[in-house]
Amino acid sequence: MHLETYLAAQRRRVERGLETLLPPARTRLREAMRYSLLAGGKRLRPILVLAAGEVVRAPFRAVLPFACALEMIHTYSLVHDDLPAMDDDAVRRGRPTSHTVYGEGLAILVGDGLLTEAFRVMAEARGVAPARARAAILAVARAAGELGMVGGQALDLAAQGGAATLARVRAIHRRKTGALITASVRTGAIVGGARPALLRRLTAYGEHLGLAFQIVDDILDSTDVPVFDGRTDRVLAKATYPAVLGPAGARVHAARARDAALRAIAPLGPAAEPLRAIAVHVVARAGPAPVAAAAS
Ligand code: GRG
Repeated sequence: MHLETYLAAQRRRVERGLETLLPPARTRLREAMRYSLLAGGKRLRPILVLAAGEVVRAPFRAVLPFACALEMIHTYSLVHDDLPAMDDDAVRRGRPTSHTVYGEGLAILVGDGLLTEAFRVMAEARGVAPARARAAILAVARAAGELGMVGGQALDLAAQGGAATLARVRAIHRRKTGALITASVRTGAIVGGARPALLRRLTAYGEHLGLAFQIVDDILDSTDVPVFDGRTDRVLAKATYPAVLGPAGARVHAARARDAALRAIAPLGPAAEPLRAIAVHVVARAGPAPVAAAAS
């Protein structure tokens, strides 16, 4: 299987799905929602939904709305994370952030709108047995809400300036980023009716992949430039893996998480090949792990 070809084809299907589910309308809010949602991005989460659906031979048309919903929730989190009250970022996905183009008020509503639309889209999905749809929607709600991503973001806000220990960084990232990635894998599997043992394997894969993804994201983001607290002029502890493990240690942890993800789905056969290739690809983005450290 050629991963780049697979990813490009799945990305196109997701783009078409998003375009259909959120068509243009003559409101500024809709324009702003589409501005952020259709701005590119790797589309990792919806592709994971589709790839997990393939493992259980779920019909594509049943899984696609769930894939698009996961991308809507992810995009909402980015729009809100970029706001001045959070990370205060000016650029996202290579373009000016939502609030810099549309203003803070509308950017808040873009996030609110995308989150809410995601649940409408899942509730309206055709060709999914009601019990499966309900279980998938519940999995997404748990992962996106206070028990997952929103709770993780709150922990991250509270941790700023405190000591960044490995346990704290892991707890933040498991919820802030890992929960939605795990839910993406679970959702595709649940819609396709995965039995409990298979769902457990795919959940473990998602958890390890989420950890690997976050470590790699931290590595790619790390600049080694100290960040100062403007009021006290103290260096702010950053809740990132390279900050607590060093760049080499972070690479080793990412490689271990990838291997654990691959072990979790080792018995699954050729239908799981895209999931395997994605795990390898996610970690390869960080560059090779140091050989001596990897052996320890
Ligand atoms: C504001 C409720 C709320 C939550 C925010 C996920 C998150 C929580 C904030 C995003 C901040 C951030 C950059 C986290 C690092 C990991 C991450 C989610 C990176 C962006 O995801 P990618 O790389 O982005 O999949 P694309 O643009 O490719 O979709």
